[in-house]
Amino acid sequence: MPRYGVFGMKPIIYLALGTNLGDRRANLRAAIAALPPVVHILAESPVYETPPWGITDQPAFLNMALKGETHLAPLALLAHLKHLELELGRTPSIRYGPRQIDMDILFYAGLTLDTPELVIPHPRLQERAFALVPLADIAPAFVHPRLGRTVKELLAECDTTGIVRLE
Ligand code: PH2
Ligand code: MG
Ligand code: MG
Repeated sequence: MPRYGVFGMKPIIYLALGTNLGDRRANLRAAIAALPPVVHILAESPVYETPPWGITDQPAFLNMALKGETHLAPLALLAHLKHLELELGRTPSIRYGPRQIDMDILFYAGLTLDTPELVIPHPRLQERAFALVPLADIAPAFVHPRLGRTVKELLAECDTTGIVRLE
C-alpha cells in the first residue's frame, strides 16, 4: 500500500452504484449525499437504466459511476460502504438479486488487491456493461491495472444492448 502523508494526498477511487428496488432515483441521490466527507466526490456519471445481469427475472436497475478520493484504506472503505448500504435501507438478498442500493469499489488508485473479502479491481468489471458504460463517461482512459486495457477498450468488447442513458 502506498502511504499518504499529512499533506492531504488521497487515493482516487471509482465506485459503481446500482439500485432496482423502491424509488431508484432517490436511492442514488441518498447514496451520493451519504458518501462525503469520508469519500469526497470528484465526478458523477450520468444515470443509466440497465437490464438486470446475472438474475434476469428482476426489475431493471439504475446504474451510475462516481470518481472520488478517500483517506480510507481499501478494506476500511469496503466496510464503510457496507455500513452505508444498510443505513440507506438495504436488506439482505440473494447473490445478484434485487437491492435498494449497491455500492461497489471498481478501482482504488492503480492498486490490485486479492483478499477473501475484497478483490480490486472489481473482478467482474470487464463482463459488466452496466458498470463500464457509466465508468467510461468519467474515466475512459483509465487503465485497468490487471488487464492493461483502458475502460473504453473494455467497454468496446461488451454487449450494451438495452442500456439507456436517462436525463
Ligand atoms: N448488480 C448486480 C447483479 N445484476 N444488473 C444490473 N443491470 N445492474 C446492477 O447493478 C447489477 C445487476 C449485483 O450487484
Ligand atoms: Mg454489485
Ligand atoms: Mg456490492
